[in-house]
Amino acid sequence: VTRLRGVTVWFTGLSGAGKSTISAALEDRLRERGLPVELLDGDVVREKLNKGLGFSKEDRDVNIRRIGFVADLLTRHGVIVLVAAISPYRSVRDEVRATIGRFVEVHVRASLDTLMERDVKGLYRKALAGEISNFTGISDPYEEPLAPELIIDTDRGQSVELSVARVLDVLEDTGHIPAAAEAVA
Ligand code: ADX
Repeated sequence: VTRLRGVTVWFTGLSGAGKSTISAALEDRLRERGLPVELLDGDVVREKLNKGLGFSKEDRDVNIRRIGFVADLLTRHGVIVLVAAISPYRSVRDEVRATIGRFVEVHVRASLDTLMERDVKGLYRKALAGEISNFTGISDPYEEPLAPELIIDTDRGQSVELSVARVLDVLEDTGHIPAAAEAVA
């Protein structure tokens, strides 16, 4: 059995695109395979490690650097780290990628029309009404990754399980996790 080396799977994309849903389902699949996994979700991290941070560029960069720091520590100890955070700025994403090294970037993508229609948290409505300022995609920038390992479009009715399967394929193909058959054997 080869020693687990760990990897960070970094989900970036607009609020409501499906980062949390896909990463949580992926967490379940990986755990079922007996692999060590941790999920760092922006909404959760902002209640714990990063309580008090806001949504200015400075605060978002601090948020991402701290998440990246923890992800790096865990990755070095063989954990599969799943990060789900908007992480709108390319430069700080590339910075954490360079630090961590074993890094798979997944752009979870949906059109603004779809996101405004879904609006699960009601935040797009508030942002459009001017009740929330600096809202990513509406009144704040989102810089798309230029060369993500994977793009998942979630506005075409693709199931969560299919999205998860696509991430698992990439992780297997790049040798970050053993192929499913091997894991079962
Ligand atoms: S990040 O930009 O710093 O990566 P993060 O993923 O941690 O963001 O947090 C985003 C979540 O915070 C959103 O899903 C949403 O629920 C909430 N939120 C509150 N205000 C904003 C805002 N101005 N822009 C984006 N998300 C916001």
